[in-house]
Amino acid sequence: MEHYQMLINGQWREASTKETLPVINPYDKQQWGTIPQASKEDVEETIDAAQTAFHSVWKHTNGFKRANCMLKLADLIEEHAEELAIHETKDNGKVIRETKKQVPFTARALRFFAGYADKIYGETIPLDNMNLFDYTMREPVGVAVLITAWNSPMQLLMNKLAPALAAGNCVIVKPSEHASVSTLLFGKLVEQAGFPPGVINIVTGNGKVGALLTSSERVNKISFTGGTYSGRLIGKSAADHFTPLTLELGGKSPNIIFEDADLEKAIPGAMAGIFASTGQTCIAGSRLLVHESIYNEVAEKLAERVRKIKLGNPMDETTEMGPVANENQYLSISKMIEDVEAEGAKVLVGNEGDLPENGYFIRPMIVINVENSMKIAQEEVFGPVLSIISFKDEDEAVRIANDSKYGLASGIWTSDLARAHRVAKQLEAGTVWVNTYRTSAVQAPFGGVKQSGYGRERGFHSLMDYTRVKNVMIDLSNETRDPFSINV
Ligand code: TXE
Repeated sequence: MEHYQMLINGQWREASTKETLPVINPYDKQQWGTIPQASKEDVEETIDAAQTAFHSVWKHTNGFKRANCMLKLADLIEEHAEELAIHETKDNGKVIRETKKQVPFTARALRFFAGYADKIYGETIPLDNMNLFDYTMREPVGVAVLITAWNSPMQLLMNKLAPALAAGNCVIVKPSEHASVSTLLFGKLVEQAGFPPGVINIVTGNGKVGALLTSSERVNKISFTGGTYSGRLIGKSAADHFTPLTLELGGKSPNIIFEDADLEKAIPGAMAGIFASTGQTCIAGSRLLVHESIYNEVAEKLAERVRKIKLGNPMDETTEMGPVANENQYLSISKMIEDVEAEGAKVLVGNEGDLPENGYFIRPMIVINVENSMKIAQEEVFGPVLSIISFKDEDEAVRIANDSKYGLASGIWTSDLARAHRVAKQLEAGTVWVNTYRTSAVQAPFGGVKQSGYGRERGFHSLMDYTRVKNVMIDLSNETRDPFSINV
């Protein structure tokens, strides 16, 4: 049994109440560790520490020095990548062939944003009145609370942490109670990278800990990745103090295959969209929209490949799909698919075949004859369940794609360049992939519209979300002004 502690003000600590939560491997359902369940006092103390570190040290640390700490941290992540990946897989069941790639990718994000740390500056702005000199400054917001989900803990963390640090903020990280271990191990590297105490803090525990953090008046920015339900609660509590918020929530993303698509590429693309990571990704291309002329062909080709998916131990490099991440996930997905045929859809693959014995395994499922109005096409399953919907023409494809309360990602498969641009322009989504899907880049902004959230992660845009603009206006003249009239 391994016990982990929290990082508060540079010190490794138990919860003040000594309360803990279990760490469970979803592959064998065995508990292998514990993490602290932070108390209200712990949360308050962490906010104190982060505020003090910000005002006494970090806001006086220049961008070059901040970048050096970030670069050192990136080196350390690469040195410890295997250990981090193994622990993440043991914690959330994500296949090792993915965690081993995701962890080094977080080092890339740190390096990308470290490059910005000493290049954040304002503008001088020419005004109508040429006796006025006007300029802006971009300042850090202060203390940012970064709340992450369990599906990709290290990657979700770095989407937030790297721009927050580069912009000069102190942070309080709250990983999901279902997968905190890789984040806590990462905390050990923070110390070695030379960050002053209190600049990066990690508190663990359930949603109550998250709620204490997000309702605090002394928090200056919140960035949250998780479910739409929790996102809505956070939005409401942030509104009490007008705390700026970035929300990266769920999705029901359309992946559209036109009749002129290269199916050699589109079939693996559709697979990656929904079966990678056991379907537990916010960007899952869970609605596959297929032109009616190739509907049966696409469904059959997908079915053939899906029947061969290798389910098993996520620690085995050859495994393609591991278990879902925890018991809640298992129960919620199972409930969503139990009456999947009730509205007239048909399960093409997913009801037969053996499953590995112990873990939280769900069979990959393809559902055909789906109408977009059906529950299975409207609600996020967050599991390996693909709904295939038929369309007649481009207009109908766009209409169906946009007929969703979500708007996170989308995909277009076509060999017609004009159509690709035309459809990309019309899709209501934060990301449009063309002839690819689930492809990541630290430079490209990522985020949602509608109930998928707001604000952007990655890229220059996310850096801006961790700064605020101050305008400074100076009167260069010797004139006195009329106090009872507007001065322009
Ligand atoms: O997420 P939660 P859960 C979706 C997916 C999944 C569902 C529930 O559909 O089935 O959400 O998953 C913290 N104030 N996504 O319950 O509750 C919590 O402790 C502040 C999509 O695991 O949203 C954790 O750290 N914080 C998603 C984090 O929020 C609160 C990835 C996420 O937990 C809080 C995961 C509160 N009131 C699930 N309540 C994606 N966008 O990729 C909880 N938390």
